[in-house]
Amino acid sequence: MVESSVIASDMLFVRHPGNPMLAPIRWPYPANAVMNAGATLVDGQTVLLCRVEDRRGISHLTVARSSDGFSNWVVEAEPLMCPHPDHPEEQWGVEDPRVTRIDEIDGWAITYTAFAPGGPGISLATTEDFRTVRRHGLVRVPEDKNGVVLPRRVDGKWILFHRPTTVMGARSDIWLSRSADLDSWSSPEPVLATREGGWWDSARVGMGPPPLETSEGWLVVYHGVRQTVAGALYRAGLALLDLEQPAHVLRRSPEWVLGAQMPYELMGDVPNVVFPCGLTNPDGSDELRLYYGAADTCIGLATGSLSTVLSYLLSCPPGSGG
Ligand code: BMA
Repeated sequence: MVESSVIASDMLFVRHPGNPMLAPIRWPYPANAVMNAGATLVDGQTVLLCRVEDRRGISHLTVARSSDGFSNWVVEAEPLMCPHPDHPEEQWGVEDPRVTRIDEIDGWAITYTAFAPGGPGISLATTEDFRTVRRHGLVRVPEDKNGVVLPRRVDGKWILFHRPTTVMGARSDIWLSRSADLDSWSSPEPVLATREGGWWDSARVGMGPPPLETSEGWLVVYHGVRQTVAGALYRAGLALLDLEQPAHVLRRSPEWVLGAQMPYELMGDVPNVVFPCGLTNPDGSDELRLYYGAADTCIGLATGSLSTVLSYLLSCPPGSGG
């Protein structure tokens, strides 16, 4: 029982009745899994950049579009990004994209995990139309994951959140790096750490979708992992970061807000996984649409109210709490 929260954390996001939104069985070409999708709005349409794992185990990224964000998905017949022969860091696949709309470049940044024998690192690409991409290459060397860029500069610099595996693999926390040009990045600063012991986010944490700018701060959805004898449990929690000092955590939800419950989240290639990578907030609306990978097999949608989520976070204890 968490006394400080006036709003129940498990009521903030409601699963769409049409879930799973996208699944390998409805894919236009053979796929083992469709999961962990970045999301954005393009001229009112929802664009998901989906991680598709083929039947070798190698992932690529494919675009799916929908006018209302939950039905009549049209999936491109060809991937947008496959592992590229000129990029050996992508040899074993491109995974877990996050998509950030950046008005300053009149386009989008795509950050993704580039997986190769050297381990997983973070690569960045940009696009103006989701039909062609320009690769900027590796921006954080292995072992690093869960890269995501803020939609605007802070204090003249771009901000990349990421999750390096540090201190001989002992810690997996969220850090940030800064850049003047999206290509060269400063050394990392700590942002949000795992909580110890029995906490739901004690083993690893990683940034989910691009944080959303709100009047109260950057709204963060992150994933937290707890290790159990039966395997890892991946769930989603919330935080608020200071708008001008994004390494400063203003609030953090003690409880997770979305965890595996439904059959498509409990069963699949990796059971008990909810892994959000996409968040949209249609212009002028209070609606949050959270797209998440379920059990490393399909994609789910959960919706919430921005004002309620912010009220909930403001009722959480200040700081990055444990
Ligand atoms: C993480 C990433 C995700 C995956 C999750 C659960 O480390 O590899 O792609 O969804 O594990 O298996």
